[in-house]
Amino acid sequence: MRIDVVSIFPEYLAALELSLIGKARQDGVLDVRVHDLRTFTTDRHRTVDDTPYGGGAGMVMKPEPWAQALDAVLADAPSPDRPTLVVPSPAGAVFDQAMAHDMASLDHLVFACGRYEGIDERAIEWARDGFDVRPVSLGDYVLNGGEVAVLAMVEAVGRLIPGVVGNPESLVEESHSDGLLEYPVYTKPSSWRGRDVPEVLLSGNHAKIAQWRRVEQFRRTADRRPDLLADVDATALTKADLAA
Ligand code: 6GU
Repeated sequence: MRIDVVSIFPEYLAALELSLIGKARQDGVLDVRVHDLRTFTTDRHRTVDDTPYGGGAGMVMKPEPWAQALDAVLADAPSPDRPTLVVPSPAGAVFDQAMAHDMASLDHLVFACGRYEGIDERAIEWARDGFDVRPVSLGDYVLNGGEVAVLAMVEAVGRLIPGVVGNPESLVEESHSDGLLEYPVYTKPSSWRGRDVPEVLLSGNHAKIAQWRRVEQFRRTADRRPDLLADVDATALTKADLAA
């Protein structure tokens, strides 16, 4: 998978050289390229922003550097297919695990990190000619720019690409994989500071353990994220769960 990120703070994306994503890049599984938006300016001050028409606080990113940067990305695209352009914004659709899976199926993702009050809307409209444009938000709060959101999204998407997470089994039983939160986990010692690991987990009875974990998933989800339960298939709750 090819990922291009355009930002005025390319150093922010250095974290993508670490851990599993960094390893996947070294292994050639992920081809991540970070571009400095300012290299696509032409004035002496390398200006990327200006005051908003209509007034108001803050600055708006000028459209032309974005068009230059995105044209350069298109010119160097790995295939003639339209890449997906993710525009991180608190005004976007909320990113979730389903969206991560959807993005993981794509060959070429491009992230346009806005700063200040955002990017001139005409640049976003213009980009629709060459890209499948998707404004995406991490949630209902405001960040200063798209870089931190891109770190989160590239990690969430990248770990779904075969070969990025060493043991693919790790992806099967985790929070949100079945619409529920993950069950609690424990390791040695079995008794620690007066607290014991739930006995069923020491029983060796795999059917009972699976049932206990399922119940804990529902308990935890009902407690912390009751909103998720509305979307969970009722058949996910088995008779065995209810009896527990
Ligand atoms: Cl994707 N960008 C910014 N700037 N703020 C956000 C966000 C994204 N998601 C939540 N807040």
